[in-house]
Amino acid sequence: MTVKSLEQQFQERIDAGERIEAKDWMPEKYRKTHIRQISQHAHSEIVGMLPEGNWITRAPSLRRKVGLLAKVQDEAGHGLYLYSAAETLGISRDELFDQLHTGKAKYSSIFNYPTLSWADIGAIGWLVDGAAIINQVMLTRTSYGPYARAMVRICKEESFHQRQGYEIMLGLSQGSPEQKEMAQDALNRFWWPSLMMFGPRDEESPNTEQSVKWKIKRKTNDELRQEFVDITVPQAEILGLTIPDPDLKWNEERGHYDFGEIDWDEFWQVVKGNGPCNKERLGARVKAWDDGAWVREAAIAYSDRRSRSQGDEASRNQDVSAAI
Ligand code: FAQ
Repeated sequence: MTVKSLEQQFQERIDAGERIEAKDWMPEKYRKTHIRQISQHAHSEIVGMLPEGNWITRAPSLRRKVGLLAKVQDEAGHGLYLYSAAETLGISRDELFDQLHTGKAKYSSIFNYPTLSWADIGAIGWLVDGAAIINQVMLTRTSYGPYARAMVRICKEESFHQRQGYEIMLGLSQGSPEQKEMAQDALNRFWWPSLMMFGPRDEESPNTEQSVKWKIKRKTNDELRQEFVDITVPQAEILGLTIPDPDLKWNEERGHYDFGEIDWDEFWQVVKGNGPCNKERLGARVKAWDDGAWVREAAIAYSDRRSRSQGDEASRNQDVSAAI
């Protein structure tokens, strides 16, 4: 069968809504696009632990500390499911980490902003997890089976994360004037970077057209961004907080909120490594990798010893059966 007819059959399977599994034939570009997207997603979960980890020791109560600890651990779990999903496409975990540590692989721009106050933990849960859910609910129906299945559990956990963040914001916005101001300040700083999480505008997005065709993406960056704005504005109203966008306005005709222009120059600067915390974030991941070298070496030495002693036992058993 020619590659062309294989590609045609593949597209027919996608169009019919079939899931693609790891051992199925797939175009090389489909495989590469998935490795890129799944691994960037995994890196985002792992790097995303850092801004929140910054507040674990300073959470204002035991209840808040327990909630935050559980959330950060969940993000580590999400990273691991996603690395495993990427590995089904024939790339090793070591290669994936190497791409992150050498700056070849991207991760979400949002995690390159600092967490300056406790309210930022509320804003991250509310806005960042809120944005992540909108994108990821779509991904539970993505065409690649291992990715879609990983997203189901991730979405359930992200939904808890979003609620714990919103509850922090609710507490602060109903608290003292200083607490409300802290919540407003966090919203001011995290609003625009949260909108940037959805990626460039559709006309500037080189990957969207093909990804929609292959049902990797079922909605475009702009469609998801609009969904996020429409869901989040009423939530800000309940909090009594003001979204920092003078152009934000309900558009009766469209049935959606209109909103102002994103600073795309800032977005690309952050994506290219020049955001406020890019160097610190990557530095922390590289240090964690280097500091963990002895654990990996010990695990490999243990596994070698175990397989050697199992080998010895197997040959002893062979000798015994030969003797019988
Ligand atoms: N940051 O053509 P497109 C979370 C890159 S998880 C950095 O539109 P695509 C959980 C893009 O990679 C958050 N780079 O690309 C959590 C591409 O570069 P490349 C992560 C970005 O793939 C919460 C180029 O720009 N979620 O938050 C960004 O079709 C709290 C052109 O863009 C996912 O990764 C960006 N924001 O659409 C954890 C979801 N946007 O590779 C801890 C899965 C775009 O061609 C605490 N990913 N770029 O050189 C996706 O859905 C897609 O990959 C998009 C981008 C929508 C992110």
